[in-house]
Amino acid sequence: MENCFLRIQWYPGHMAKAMRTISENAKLIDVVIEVVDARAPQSCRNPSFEKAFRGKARVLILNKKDLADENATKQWENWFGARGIPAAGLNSLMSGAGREAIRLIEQAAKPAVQKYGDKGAAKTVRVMVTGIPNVGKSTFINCLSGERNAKTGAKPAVTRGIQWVGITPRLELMDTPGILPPRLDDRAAAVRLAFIGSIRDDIMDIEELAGELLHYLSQTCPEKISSRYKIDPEGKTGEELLEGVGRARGFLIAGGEIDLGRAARTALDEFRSGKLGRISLERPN
Ligand SMILES: Nc1nc2c(ncn2[C@@H]2O[C@H](COP(=O)(O)OP(=O)(O)O)[C@@H](O)[C@H]2O)c(=O)[nH]1
Ligand SMILES: [Mg+2]
Repeated sequence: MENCFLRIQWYPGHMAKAMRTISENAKLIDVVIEVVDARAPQSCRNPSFEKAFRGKARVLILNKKDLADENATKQWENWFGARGIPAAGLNSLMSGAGREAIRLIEQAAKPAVQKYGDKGAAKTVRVMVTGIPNVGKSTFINCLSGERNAKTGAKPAVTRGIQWVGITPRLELMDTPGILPPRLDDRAAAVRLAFIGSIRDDIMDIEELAGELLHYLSQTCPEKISSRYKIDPEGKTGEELLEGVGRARGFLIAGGEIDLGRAARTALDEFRSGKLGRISLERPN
């Protein structure tokens, strides 16, 4: 289990390129919207990029709140809020999410707009969406641009190869998200990112990963495992739990052996899509 993640790494060149792209784009924008997965907000953040965003207004979207524990998400909103980053839980797939997001952005941009207003100028607020893979950046951008005001004309403006989409008469959105590389220096964080699907499965041993997920769940919310897979998780190892899932689903291969690969994909899919219930992997400490 220990070397399950040793094969995961970002090439330094990739990291440097991501940093360059983010820094260049950061110059063009007023508000950085960071999308994280509400189930693991801390692990989704990449502190390496903080300096690129210094001085910008910030909004933190705790996305996929429908999959996270409601209380934990509330705690995260308060925790980030107390540290100067306005944060809000959101389900980007729900109608009305775009309007809620616009309200948050306008609030964050208020000081900048005010500064221009004092000089008699009207400020167009430009925003960029960032985040690590699979947290819902594209879905969020869609929900935001779905709310765009028809009167502004939806024509995207092309500046230096960047497309801006008018959301309201004074709010423009960069139409491509800034993809941040996930942090892999902290093993516990990397494991959570793998659980939520932010690290590509094909570079990991998914049977080990699913075993570790099932074991983690058996420690933190055993009832969710027992009710879905009809197994008693008490005292079982990850591998035994994985076998239990395969047996419960009748995933057998020739010779009556359990198809552990299929059991692993099932357990991971079901956790990621919320079929095991609303489960947060992190709470503020
Ligand atoms: N349940 C739920 N699923 C979401 C939400 N936002 C995005 N998703 C799903 O998460 C997956 C990744 O979303 P995507 O926008 O492609 O992520 P990106 O890689 O950050 O651009 C997709 O299957 C989306 O449908 C949300 O708020 N709730
Ligand atoms: Mg995307």
